[in-house]
Amino acid sequence: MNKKALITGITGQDGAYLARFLLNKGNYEVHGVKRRSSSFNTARIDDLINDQDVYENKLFLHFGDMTDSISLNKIVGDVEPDEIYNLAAQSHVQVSFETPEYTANADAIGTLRLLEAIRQMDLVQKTKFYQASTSEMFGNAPYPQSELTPFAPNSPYATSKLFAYWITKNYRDAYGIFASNGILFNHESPLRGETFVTRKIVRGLVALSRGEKKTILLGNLDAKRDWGDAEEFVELMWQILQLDQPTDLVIATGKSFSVRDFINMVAHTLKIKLKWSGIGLEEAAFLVDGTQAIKVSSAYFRPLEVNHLVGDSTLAQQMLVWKPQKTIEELIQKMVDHEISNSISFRN
Ligand code: NAP
Ligand code: F7E
Repeated sequence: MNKKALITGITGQDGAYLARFLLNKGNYEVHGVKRRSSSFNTARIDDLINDQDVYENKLFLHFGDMTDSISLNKIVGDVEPDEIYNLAAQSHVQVSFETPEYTANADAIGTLRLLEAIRQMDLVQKTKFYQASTSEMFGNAPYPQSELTPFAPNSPYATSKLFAYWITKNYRDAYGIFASNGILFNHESPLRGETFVTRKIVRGLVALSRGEKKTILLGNLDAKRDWGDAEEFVELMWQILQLDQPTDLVIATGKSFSVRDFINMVAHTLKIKLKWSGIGLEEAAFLVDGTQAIKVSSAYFRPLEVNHLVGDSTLAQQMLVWKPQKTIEELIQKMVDHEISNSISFRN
C-alpha cells in the first residue's frame, strides 16, 4: 500500500535528501511544501521535478508557508499524509539574531500550526509527525549532550526550536499524536547552504585551489561541532517514525572538531599548504605564494556563541540499530569532489 509523506522544507538540504530517500523506497507518494520566491528556489530537487516519471506522479509540490495557517491547513487537509516531516525553518543561527520575530514565527509557531492542522483535520490517529529538533537547544550545556542533558538555548533560533520541541511533546502527551523529535547535531553535504561554515570553507578553499584570489572571511574559529552526514541522517528521521512508540532521540557522530580543524582538514584534502599566523581577530592563514586564504572578521561573530556541541547518541544507536557511518574525512572528500565539479565562483 502506498504511503503519503508530507515534507515541509523539501527545497532545503535535508528535504531534498529525504524526498529522494522516500521516493527510492518505492511505496511513498511524496508531497512537499515550497514557498513563493521571486526567483527559482527548487535547485536541490530540480532533477526530480524534471523527471516525468516522478513529478506529479509520485512527487507533488504545494505552495505554502510556515507563517500561514491557511495554507498549512489546506495542504494537510488535502493530502491527509501518513507522515509529516517538519523540516522547514529559518535555520541560520546568526540570521536569527537579526530576524528574531520571523524566526520564532516560522520555527516555533509554524510547528504549532502544523500540529494544530493535524488536529483540526481529524488526523490525530492517522498522521505521524517528525519534528526537526536541533543540538542548538543545548547551547553551552555540559558535553557530550544526550536526551538527558538540560537545554540551554543561546539564540532566537534555538529558543524557537525549543518551543517546537516542547509543543511536539505536548501534542503527543495531550492528544496521543505519534509525534517525535529527532535532536540532530550538525549534518553537512554538498547540498548544504552556502553560508553555513563547512560549505563556505569548502567552497572558498576549492576556489583558492583553482587560482581565485578571494580571501575567506570567518568568525569564531574555536567553536567545536559534531559534523555528521546529511544523507545518512535523513534515513534516521524515517526510522524514528517507524518505531513502535513516538520518542525523542539524539542523532550525532560523537566526535567534534573546531572550525580551524575543519579548515586544516579541507586544506589537507586539497593538498593546499596553509601558514597560520596571529591570534584572535588578527588570526590569518596564507597560501605559500602569500595569498591570504583566511581572515577573521568580526562581522561573522554572533552575539552569543555555542562553544562545543558533541552528541551522545547511545540511545538512538540502540533503538534504531545504527552506528555513525561516515567519517569527517569521507564527508569532506564528498563535499570537495562536488565543489570541484561545480565551478561557481566563491563569495563570502
Ligand atoms: P535548510 O537547508 O536551511 O532548509 C530549510 C527549508 O525550510 C528550505 O526548504 C526553506 O525554503 C524552508 N523554509 C524556510 N522558511 C520557511 C517558511 N517560512 N515557510 C516554508 N518553508 C520555509 O535547512 P536544513 O539544513 O535542510 O535543515 C532542515 C531542518 O532541520 C531545519 O528545520 C533545521 O532547523 C533543522 N536542523 C538542521 C540541522 C543541520 O545541521 N542541517 C541540524 C539540526 C536541525 P527555501 O528553500 O525557500 O529557503
Ligand atoms: O556555524 C562558526 C559559528 O552556521 C558553525 C544549522 O544547521 O547546525 C547549524 O547551526 C560554527 C558556529 O552552523 C563562520 O560561529 C565561524 O560556531 O555552520 P554554522 P550552526 O550555527 O552550528 C545546527 C545544528 C542547526 O540546527 C542549524 O540549523 O561555525 N563560524 N565562522 C561560522 N559560521 C558561519 N555560518 N559562517 C562563518 O563565517
